[in-house]
Amino acid sequence: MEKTLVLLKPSCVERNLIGEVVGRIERRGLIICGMKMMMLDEKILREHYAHLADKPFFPILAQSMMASPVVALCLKGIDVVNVFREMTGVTNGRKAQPGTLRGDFCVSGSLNIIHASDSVENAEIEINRFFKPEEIFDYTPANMKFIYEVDEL
Ligand code: FUP
Repeated sequence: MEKTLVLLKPSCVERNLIGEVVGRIERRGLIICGMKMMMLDEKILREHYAHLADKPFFPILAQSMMASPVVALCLKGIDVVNVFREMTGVTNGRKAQPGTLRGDFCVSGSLNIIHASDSVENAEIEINRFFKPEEIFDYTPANMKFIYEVDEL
């Protein structure tokens, strides 16, 4: 089943929103198969945000990502990359639709509480960047038959 990488950024952790976000993930029926708190450093941020490393806002972005620990999550589900990107909302919190995590919990273009992988290919790279193989638990929850119909699995 597909997996995605989620980071609850310092703007989520410091604002006591971990439970809100994790609660929505659980209530939606997405499966948490990895979860840990960690401090990021410049090295991992230069890799993770390589597509933004030459932007003028990169130093501010990197500082904000190192302001406190983050919570890294690996989620599992059918089409979970897209399902969770839709739940996350667009990058700028002021433009994100109400009902999305960014649209409900932030109003900043950069302190936007969440990172979510944007493709299946990047999800695999990012999961390997933030988790060791033994930190991913590929279990099947007991309530699985009430989350997906048999012909979806
Ligand atoms: P997203 O996939 O929505 O997280 O967006 P990006 O990968 O394009 O951007 C990563 C992070 O860079 C955003 F979460 C916030 C920050 N950013 C800015 O601060 N200013 C910008 O103009 C664009 C992105």
